[in-house]
Amino acid sequence: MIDLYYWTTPNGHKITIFLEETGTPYKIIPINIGKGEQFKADFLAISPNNRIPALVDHAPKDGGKPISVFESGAMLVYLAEKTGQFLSSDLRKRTDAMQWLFWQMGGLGPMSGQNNHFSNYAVEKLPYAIDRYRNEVNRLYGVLNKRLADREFIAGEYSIADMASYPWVVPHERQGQKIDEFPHLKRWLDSIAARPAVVRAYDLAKKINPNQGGIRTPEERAILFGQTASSVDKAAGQAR
Ligand SMILES: N[C@@H](CCC(=O)N[C@@H](CS)C(=O)NCC(=O)O)C(=O)O
Repeated sequence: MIDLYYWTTPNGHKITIFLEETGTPYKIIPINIGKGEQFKADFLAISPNNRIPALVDHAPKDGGKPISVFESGAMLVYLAEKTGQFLSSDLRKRTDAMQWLFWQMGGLGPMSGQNNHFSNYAVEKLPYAIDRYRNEVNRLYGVLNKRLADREFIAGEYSIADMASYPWVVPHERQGQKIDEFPHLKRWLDSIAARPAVVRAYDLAKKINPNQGGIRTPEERAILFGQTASSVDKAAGQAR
């Protein structure tokens, strides 16, 4: 049984997609990041970066004590290795999937996050920051669109590289992008959206957090934005 520490965001969806695709038994432990639950001591013990998602595997492959993993990319690799699914053991195919997984983790995810922040959340509308990140996401969508021009999925076969990128392309409108300008990306997006496991993963998110649609209240903003080392220490002290 996997304990999944989860909230209903793109990085969270990556893992529920994987678990649903493989039928791996899991228990959701909701971490409402708008309420500051990411600062609780038992969560920080497994996710010291105070970010979801994270997991604890109570039955690791080596038969030893439970293993905890944070960072969605590391979690996808861990789960792929545990189940033997969605990451080829062939050297070339594996390397291909891994480079695109890291591309998502280092590029598409962080840039989309900043784009969302400056376009949708920042009170002060800074044209330079808005343009910089919207353009960068546009460039990255273009890279993925080209990659998908001559193959069905990012690394040929459906893999953890697709599961990592998909949740960051779903909100293309919020990202200020016109999906019709990226026809191969659109085809890929539609085909993944139709997968029953993906439908289940997103339905689950709606059940856990019916108030989808981002950060709304001043309390949520205060918790999530402008975190520093000392504000995190203070929040962790209060959440104990
Ligand atoms: N690189 C991390 C990013 C995780 C991340 O940014 N999680 C956000 C939600 S999508 C979070 O937990 N935010 C809580 C906070 O900012 O305190 C991963 O891929 O797991």
